[in-house]
Amino acid sequence: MSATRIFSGIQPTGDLHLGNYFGAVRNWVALQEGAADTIYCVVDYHAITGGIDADVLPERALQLAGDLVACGIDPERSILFVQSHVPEHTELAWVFNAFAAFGDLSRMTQFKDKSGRAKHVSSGLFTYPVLQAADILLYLSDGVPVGEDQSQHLELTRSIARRFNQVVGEDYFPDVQTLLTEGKRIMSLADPERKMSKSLGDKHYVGLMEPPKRIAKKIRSAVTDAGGEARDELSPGVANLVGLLRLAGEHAAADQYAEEAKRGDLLYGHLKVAVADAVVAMLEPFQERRAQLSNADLRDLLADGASRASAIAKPVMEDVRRLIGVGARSINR
Ligand code: AQP
Repeated sequence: MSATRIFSGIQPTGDLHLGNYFGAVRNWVALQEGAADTIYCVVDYHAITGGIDADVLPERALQLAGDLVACGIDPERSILFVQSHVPEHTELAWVFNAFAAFGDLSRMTQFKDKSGRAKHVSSGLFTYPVLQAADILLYLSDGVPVGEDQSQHLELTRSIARRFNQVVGEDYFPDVQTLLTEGKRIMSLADPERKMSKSLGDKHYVGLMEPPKRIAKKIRSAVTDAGGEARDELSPGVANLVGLLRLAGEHAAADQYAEEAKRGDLLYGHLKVAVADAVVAMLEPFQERRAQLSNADLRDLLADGASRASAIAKPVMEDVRRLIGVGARSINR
């Protein structure tokens, strides 16, 4: 069944990169063409689970919103807003803490991965997927376009919704579908066994707004294999580069390079130049559009987005309070 309302979010923790774009944002843009409502959110309350930086967070949120518009998110067709501007997100997350199973949260691989790397492991990092469930269900959304790394979190969203419905005895929240794409898991350039991720460091990702020369340099430095030997399967680094070439629209060249790599007679330098050229060409219109956007315009469109999001969120939160017996209306009944 196709979704009727799409929701997805992204953290303002740094540069928007090719993993975010091919895994999620490109699909966000495509879904605007369909019949479903589309709601996209810069999730700043998620970002603080990895550390607080009050001086840079508002700037990053604004910058990310601008990058999303530059990539094709249309703030008229979609609702684009910042999570903390609609306080019902955190209120519903607290409610969902009563419905999420501790055992389920303990199994989240993203928590295990990120907590292993963090100096201070906040409990917010642990309950992150509960806030994510609240983000989605606050809009009664039933379709969530994300990268594969989020599939486990969406399974938890489904469990929370089902448990809520069962406890309150009403089919209130929908079952959400995970909407994945061909680019559901883009790997790091410097360590192709791991997903492309900005927290791994600068050399691991390509930012969408990076200057072309820097993009070409990063791709030139991508880890491959020694080459020169026939193989049945491409090594992870080469498969990632071929995949990027295909996603950037060069299907025939990607097939050809894959064949040559399997035969063992591909010079990886040629593949890297082709990938860099295709990625730079794909990003050029985004970078041009980004340069036209002013912060004043972005602030206005985010304010409008927050008020449209609130109009959906407030009545849902009112229903939730009533269904679980909290809030002034419940006591005054
Ligand atoms: N490598 C990836 N391949 C495919 N999809 C990806 N996404 C992230 N990395 C990849 C998808 O992008 C959307 C936004 O995710 P996010 O806000 O959680 O971003 P992120 O995971 O924080 O991105 P990073 O770079 O991996 O951040 P850090 O390093 O801070 O963890 C999601 O739909 C996600 O699946």
